[in-house]
Amino acid sequence: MIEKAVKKKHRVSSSSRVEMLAKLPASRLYKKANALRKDLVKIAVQNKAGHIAPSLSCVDILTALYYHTMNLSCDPQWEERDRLVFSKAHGCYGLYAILADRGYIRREDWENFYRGSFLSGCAERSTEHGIEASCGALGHGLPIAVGIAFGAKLQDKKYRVYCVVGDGEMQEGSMWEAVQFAAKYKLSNLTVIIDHNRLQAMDFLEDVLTVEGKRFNLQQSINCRI
Ligand SMILES: Cc1ncc(C[n+]2csc(CCOP(=O)(O)OP(=O)(O)O)c2C)c(N)n1
Ligand SMILES: [Mg+2]
Repeated sequence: MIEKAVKKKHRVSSSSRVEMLAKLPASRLYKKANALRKDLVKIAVQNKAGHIAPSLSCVDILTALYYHTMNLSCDPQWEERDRLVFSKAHGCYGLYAILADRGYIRREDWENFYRGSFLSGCAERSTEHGIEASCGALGHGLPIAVGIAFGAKLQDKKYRVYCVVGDGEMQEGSMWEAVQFAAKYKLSNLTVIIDHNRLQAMDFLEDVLTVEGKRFNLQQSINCRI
């Protein structure tokens, strides 16, 4: 049984009170991630959906973001929320399980995903349900996240932008253009997390096109921490 999110009042400014989603201590994230994995496998198998492995490989990352790191309120469209752009959108079942658990989507819609509910095989933009961007064609999410982060910086907004990408997805040219742009404009409000599961579609990355050698070069050329 997935633990219900605990909600608490949080003073954001002197004039407004926002109902924030509570965070879990790091020691409880492991148990939470396990419960989410069980939930997603049960529902994905029941609904005869594929892409279970890419969904499982990023549950720990998403659990840390949604229950520990990101500032989120009960209102998924709260202006000051941290944004997650889920670029490897084919692996979105863990995201759905979390959005249902956090109360952004109805449990019923999650249970019926892939067979009639508005939730499809790849996450599609629906800010009222906490989904910031439509992705699925690899190479799109990071450019979108960079745009959001750039806009936030121009407007002096305080929220952060997180982007979860696949390691195979990093082969896309658009990802590298986005990285260069982020470095040029010093987007310190952007965190990119690569789900380094060493797999892409039907093979291992190292047997297709590895990005391993690029890690050091990237660090040197754009002066970022990897
Ligand atoms: C532009 C584009 N090319 C190909 C695909 C087909 N495709 C879907 S998932 C996938 C593998 C992605 O690998 P990775 O980014 O490592 O994600 P993982 O499945 O390992 O989580 C591919 C090639 C796609 N969705 N978009
Ligand atoms: Mg991969």
